Amino acid sequence: MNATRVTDTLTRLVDAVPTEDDFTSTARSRELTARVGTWLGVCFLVAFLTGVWSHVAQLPNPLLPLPTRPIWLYRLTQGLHIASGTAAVPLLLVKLWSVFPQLFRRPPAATRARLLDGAERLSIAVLISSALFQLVTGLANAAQWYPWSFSFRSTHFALGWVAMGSLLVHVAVKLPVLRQAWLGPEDVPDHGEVSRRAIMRATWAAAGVAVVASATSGVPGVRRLAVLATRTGSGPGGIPINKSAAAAGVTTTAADPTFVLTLVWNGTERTLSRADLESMPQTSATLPIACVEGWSASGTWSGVPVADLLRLVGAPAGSAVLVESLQRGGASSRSRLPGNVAADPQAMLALMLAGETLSLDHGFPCRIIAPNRPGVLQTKWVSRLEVQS
Ligand SMILES: Nc1nc2c(c(=O)[nH]1)N[C@H]1C(S)=C(S)[C@@H](COP(=O)(O)O)O[C@H]1N2
Ligand SMILES: [Mo]
Repeated sequence: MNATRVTDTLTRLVDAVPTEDDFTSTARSRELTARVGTWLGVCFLVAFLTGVWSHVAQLPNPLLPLPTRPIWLYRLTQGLHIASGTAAVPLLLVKLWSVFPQLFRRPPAATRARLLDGAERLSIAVLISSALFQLVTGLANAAQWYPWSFSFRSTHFALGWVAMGSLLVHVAVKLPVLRQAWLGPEDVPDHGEVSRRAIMRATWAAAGVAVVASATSGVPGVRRLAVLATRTGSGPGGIPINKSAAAAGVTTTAADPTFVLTLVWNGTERTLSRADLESMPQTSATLPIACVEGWSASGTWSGVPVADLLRLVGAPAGSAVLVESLQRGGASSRSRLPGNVAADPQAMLALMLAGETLSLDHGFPCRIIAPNRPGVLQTKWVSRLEVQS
């Protein structure tokens, strides 16, 4: 190929790239973009706030431990996190479709305008990629599918800030368009080939179906509608099983009749068998497991209050407690009860669920159940409680 033919081919290729004006659908409009964008922004804000809350709740040693009441608060915020994230998927797709032609806008000729245009495109690229990253990793997390090696929680948390920061920049730049779309007279009359209202209605319907099909997995009574949710209400006592005893590698140790729980305080140790635990005064409470992976379920648990175990070894009330599982390794094999949780009368080492002996998969011989905390901290197959001084 000689030089002229190369230039010819290149020119033809560039000419083949559509320009913004080649997209002639009257279904797109600035109003539609701005309105869908506003709702998408609301979903992102809700997901961000509930996400930060959940992140703080899961820190091993939070500066501000979550209150233990109301017992359902974390369940509610986590439900909102999943619902807003799920609703954002169809909203984001419609939004991207509505602005897609602008991707082919030719950059302006003047240098200054070109730089500004470049800066805006860059900020939007950051916003779109972080938003897509959040929705894709969030959906994968809810499906308990981890096709990556990074830590989900810290990465999802960090990118949440990136998405929120670039969203703020975007909203600031688009404020005049937003104001016009919501408050001003219509700048494009609503009679495209598909009306704006019809697109909005279809978007809402899609968001509604997405939420019902996934996020209702935490709503008692309508759980069966959550056809897309990976965890349903099945499992002993109506509580799903997150990780089975077999998967955690504890089938033998947890079923061992010589099992003892070790209590440690101030250098002294005390061991208790399951029979010892059963002979202590029992408490009962109806408390949810609210999994960060997007499901929740309530059960009636009974067992020994953690506060009584502290008293048994003479530890001061309100001390924090380190919880260790029979499970070896794995991020969920240990947790920490902050002082306010350990002192709560409903925080217990559960021995029973729904009036029956805890099943091996639900954490037999004993597990932590405490009010208003992420499910991942409700450690199963507990073998050791170490009171912290
Ligand atoms: N030892 C141990 N405890 C654990 C887990 C685990 O993997 N190992 N999973 C946690 C998570 S993520 C949740 S949501 C709850 C689920 O409890 P369930 O399986 O009884 O429903 O247990 C928690 N306790
Ligand atoms: Mo979980």
